[in-house]
Amino acid sequence: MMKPSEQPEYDEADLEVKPPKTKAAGVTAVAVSMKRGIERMGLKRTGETLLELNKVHGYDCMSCAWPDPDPGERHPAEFCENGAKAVADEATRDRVTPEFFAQHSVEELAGHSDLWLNQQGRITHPMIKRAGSSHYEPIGWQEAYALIAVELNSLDSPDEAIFYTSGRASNEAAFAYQLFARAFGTNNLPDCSNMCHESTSVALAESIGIGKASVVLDDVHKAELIVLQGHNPGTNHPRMLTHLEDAKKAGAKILSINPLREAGLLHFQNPQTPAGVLGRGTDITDFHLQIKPRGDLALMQAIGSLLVEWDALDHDFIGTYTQGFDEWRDHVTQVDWAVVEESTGLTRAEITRAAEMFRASKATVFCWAMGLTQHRNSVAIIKEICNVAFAQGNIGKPGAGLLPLRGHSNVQGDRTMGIWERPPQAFLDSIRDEFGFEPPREHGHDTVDSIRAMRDGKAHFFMGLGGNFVDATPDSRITAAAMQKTRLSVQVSTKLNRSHLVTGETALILPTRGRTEKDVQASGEQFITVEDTECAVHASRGPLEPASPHLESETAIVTQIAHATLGDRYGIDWIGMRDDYTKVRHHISKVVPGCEGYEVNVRRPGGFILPHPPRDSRTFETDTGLANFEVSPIEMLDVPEGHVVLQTLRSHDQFNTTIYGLSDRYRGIEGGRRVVFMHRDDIAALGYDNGSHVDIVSKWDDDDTVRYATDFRLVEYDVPRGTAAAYYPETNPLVPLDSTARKSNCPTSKSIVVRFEPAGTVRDTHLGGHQKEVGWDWTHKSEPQPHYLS
Ligand SMILES: Nc1nc2c(c(=O)[nH]1)N[C@H]1C(S)=C(S)[C@@H](COP(=O)(O)OP(=O)(O)OC[C@H]3O[C@@H](n4cnc5c(=O)[nH]c(N)nc54)[C@H](O)[C@@H]3O)O[C@H]1N2
Ligand SMILES: Nc1nc2c(c(=O)[nH]1)N[C@H]1C(S)=C(S)[C@@H](COP(=O)(O)OP(=O)(O)OC[C@H]3O[C@@H](n4cnc5c(=O)[nH]c(N)nc54)[C@H](O)[C@@H]3O)O[C@H]1N2
Ligand code: SF4
Ligand SMILES: [Mo]
Repeated sequence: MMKPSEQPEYDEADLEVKPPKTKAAGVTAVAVSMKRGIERMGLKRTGETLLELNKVHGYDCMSCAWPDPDPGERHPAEFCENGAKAVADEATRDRVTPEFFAQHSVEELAGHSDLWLNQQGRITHPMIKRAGSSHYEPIGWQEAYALIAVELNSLDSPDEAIFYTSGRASNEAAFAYQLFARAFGTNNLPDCSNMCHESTSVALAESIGIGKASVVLDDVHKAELIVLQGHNPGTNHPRMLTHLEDAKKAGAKILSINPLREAGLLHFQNPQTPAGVLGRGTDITDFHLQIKPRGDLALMQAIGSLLVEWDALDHDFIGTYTQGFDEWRDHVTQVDWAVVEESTGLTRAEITRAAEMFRASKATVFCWAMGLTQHRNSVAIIKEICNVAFAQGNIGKPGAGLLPLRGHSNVQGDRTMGIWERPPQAFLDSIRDEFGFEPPREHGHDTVDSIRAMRDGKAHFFMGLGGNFVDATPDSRITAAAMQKTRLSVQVSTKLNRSHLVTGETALILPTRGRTEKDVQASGEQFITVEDTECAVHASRGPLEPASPHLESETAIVTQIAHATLGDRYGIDWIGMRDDYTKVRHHISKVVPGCEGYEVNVRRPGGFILPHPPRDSRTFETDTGLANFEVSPIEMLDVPEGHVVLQTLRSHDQFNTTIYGLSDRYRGIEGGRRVVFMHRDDIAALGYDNGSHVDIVSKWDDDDTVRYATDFRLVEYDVPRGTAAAYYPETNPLVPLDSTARKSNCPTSKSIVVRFEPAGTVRDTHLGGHQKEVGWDWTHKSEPQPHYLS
């Protein structure tokens, strides 16, 4: 077997386009999981590692946040293909060592693709890139902590530091991290949520009083109608398909709403059942609405108007638990069908058929993810889903409710633990009461504001607890330049990524243990805790020896940075928390609402489910004390002639910016990633052919920056006219920093107005300017394609 580092870098010219699939999973999924496992981990390790995945005494899958069944109901192989890939990716035997960094300069590494960077393996030692140096070199842990402390303590204000979190951090690490930031004096705690479900959090807080799902797994099984809107479960929440299959067997109907006919929405061959392997599997969707991106607000209002017209309403629920119904009813009954049809690209007949499914259901579950959260009017779209749910009383009863599908495995837990730039005042009061200091009260920077602060010279220190900030955030060129203006950037990471190569003047890589690995501290073996989409909190224990003896756990890193920076300010026992995570959990039980008795509850098999007032008792802790109907105007995106609306999405072979491989099997793309899916008539209307190579340029008139991404291949695909889709993060240079959702400030990664130019044109026209500006270009291209151009 070839070592990854010897593998040739891929060439986009080898990209193959096959017909898209109409079924998800099947035995190919098992074969792919096993192959990836064995290639990266070897046979023995693959067996040991996968068998512990999502088990009661095992470890929690680090990929998505889909919940586990109750302890007694778990399958011997309680994971999916993409969970297995995530495990193989972390438990790989390949290593990035100090010798590796001595051999490769930062500039050279920056010339490699994200695929190649990730393939090099696990980082084994803390490393530093000193100011002006071309290479990373090893550094001792204590020296690294001291360096961070000196930098932080030399800032003019604590608000000049940014403490980012990606949603893989454990509850223990997250709690310690937010405590540290607040004891240091800032609420600058941006996280990946700011680019992800922030629109959901804002909309749900205003509509129902809590920003989380009101549904547990059992409700999915009891639902009569399940709406799958704006997400791709076959790839991003694959075990969901098993539960959708169960629901269908129990009689549920499924309505899917998506511009793409994603394979996982259509049909599922469960590789864990004989019928899935040998038989014909299960049709998932009963009816598919091929909506135009951003059309969901108009669609839900149109559905609402029909439900009102048919009096298919739950008047008791509306009367007892809600306010604002009359205004909403008056608004939706006047809906302009011509506008609805234009906004959605759907016919009145199609929408009526969908509305009939709502009328026929006494228990509806509404699921959604990034297809709804990353638009300018996302908060309004999600509130409209709430309106329709309220109209039929679909909240706080069995088989019904709101189910935003969280992304990262612990992104929800991190928020619960206080990773939030806008923490509730009551949470800060609890911190004050528990630790005896007054935490900062004003809001901190979210992700987009953090980039602005670095760009504008108002933040000089960046730390990322996981994640890949420069690759995941919008406006890559501007973000890269902003990061390069900081004095010190610190990345707590498992694998090599772009954020190690586009850094502050001085840069630290602090390598950490992952979910698959044992965590032994001075008091003995530790476990960590996490929260999934259905608010279930439970323990996770890794089975493997750490990838290197030099790794520290995330909790140990955070507490030691805190200790180095703050000493014994406020008498917080950082070292005690490092040595024994029960001490962190003790604080959690005192500070975090719903976590009383935390230590006992998380040790139960399957853990415990956090309180959720609307789910538990139809209690709505909103400004009115009721579930709030809210009226929103339908607004159209201005798409000039010659432009299309581009959405950026995930392939089947990546986890966010971590590219596992080049097989987007369900969509028929193999061997490359720089594709734009578009309707054949649009390709022709713009004067191109299927397979033409183009540069993409975004239209954004609020500033004079030209945003572009080069050399993509047009692929004829079944998407609505006037729209297109391409992979993230290659397309992030196109997303304008200031193009964000109202109220949530989430980048509008699912609706960017773009045009095309023949490949090569844009680079020649604009590259020179950008080079002068930031000294660096963003191409993501495979070799030979240097990222730094001299
Ligand atoms: N294997 C794997 N699993 C993952 C991830 C991963 O990268 N890989 N990422 C994790 C994370 S952090 C997240 S947030 C989730 C993301 O999970 P998803 O939200 O499923 O992720 P995307 O690939 O962004 O897919 C967006 C979907 O929404 C559709 N869509 C786009 N615009 C619209 C619209 O306006 N209306 C409607 N109705 N649909 C629209 C797209 O066609 C696409 O099917 O997955 C998590 N799980
Ligand atoms: N254009 C566009 N942009 C988007 C999106 C989109 O749909 N379109 N989606 C957005 C969404 S939903 C999200 S959530 C963000 C994701 O943004 P991030 O969370 O910042 O990015 P990831 O790619 O998930 O981070 C991957 C890195 O995390 C590190 N890592 C992996 N495991 C661990 C661990 O256990 N501990 C630590 N400390 N580090 C670890 C590895 O070094 C790896 O390189 O991107 C957003 N950006
Ligand atoms: S569904 Fe999500 S959490 Fe479950 S095994 Fe698959 S990737 Fe992991
Ligand atoms: Mo996400």
